[in-house]
Amino acid sequence: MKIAVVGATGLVGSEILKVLEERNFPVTELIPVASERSVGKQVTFKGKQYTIVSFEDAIAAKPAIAIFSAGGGTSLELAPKFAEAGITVVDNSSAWRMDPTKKLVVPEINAYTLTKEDKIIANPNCSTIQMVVVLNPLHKRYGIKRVVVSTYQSVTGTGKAAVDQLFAERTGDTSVAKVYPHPIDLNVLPHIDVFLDNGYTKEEMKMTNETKKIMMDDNIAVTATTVRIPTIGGHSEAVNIEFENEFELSEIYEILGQAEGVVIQDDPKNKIYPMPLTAHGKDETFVGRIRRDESQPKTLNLWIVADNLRKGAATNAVQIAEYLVKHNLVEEAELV
Ligand code: 2RA
Repeated sequence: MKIAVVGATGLVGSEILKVLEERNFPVTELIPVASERSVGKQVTFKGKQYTIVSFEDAIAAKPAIAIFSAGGGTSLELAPKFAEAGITVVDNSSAWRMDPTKKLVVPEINAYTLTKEDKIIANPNCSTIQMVVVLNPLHKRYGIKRVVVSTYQSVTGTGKAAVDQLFAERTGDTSVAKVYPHPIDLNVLPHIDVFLDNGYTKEEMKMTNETKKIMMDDNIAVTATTVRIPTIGGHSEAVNIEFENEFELSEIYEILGQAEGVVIQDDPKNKIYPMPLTAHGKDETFVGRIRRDESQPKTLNLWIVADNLRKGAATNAVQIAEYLVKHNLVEEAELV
């Protein structure tokens, strides 16, 4: 199958290429796409060199699927053009996520709702994805009333320039442009994406709104504080969950132990718990510090970690593409 990766030179784009290769996605032709200044450059995929092409050339090549990770503005402008040409777009930006005509998909939860008519499919925000893969099986069993989440997010979520800022601060290199309003090394910023009129950041409201949409339940109350920390391996989340119904801790272990894409790392005696360093480069979502909130009934505390460039972006997008192929939901004419 011909597959285009739009934004192939970015942090997420490069990770998409790695994930397609590692998961042995049936690619017959890779079409790497990027902005004008990268056209003509090369990317490596499965040991072969591919030349980056323009958006126009990518549409003309008619891939079956285009995985976009090129920012909201580019997606708003170009995803409809790809879709009109019969190409199914899996979009990693926030542009289409809350559009009621578009599906917001975490394959473990709601890929079954996809049809051949879905030509632009939204990939959720990284910090939302890793939270909902853990919340969803618990919601099904106990009913979630309210979630209080605080995040500890990797600079890789901002992009390459942020990683450069972190290492430049560490080495004292003052020539590198700053993407954050304050130093990030040896610091913590309670500020991800822009501030909104309600005092929350856009990242915080993504966690609230996207959770309801993906889990198909507007009654789940979510309040978030999203925080940037000087780490690169993944996002971490302290999550407090109040259920409608009482639970047994042993059942929680059983449910999460069977949850698709979730790995329990919870052995405090041996100092085993999820960390960005150990989640880095992995496709799964890791959960630990599983314990009852002793301050009120029917409430649980969890610590959730995932590589935000993997399950939070590239892996989730490739899993959506895999689902489309497996269920024959892309245009037959493009299959080779
Ligand atoms: C971040 N959520 O970590 C963003 C990336 N999508 O900033």
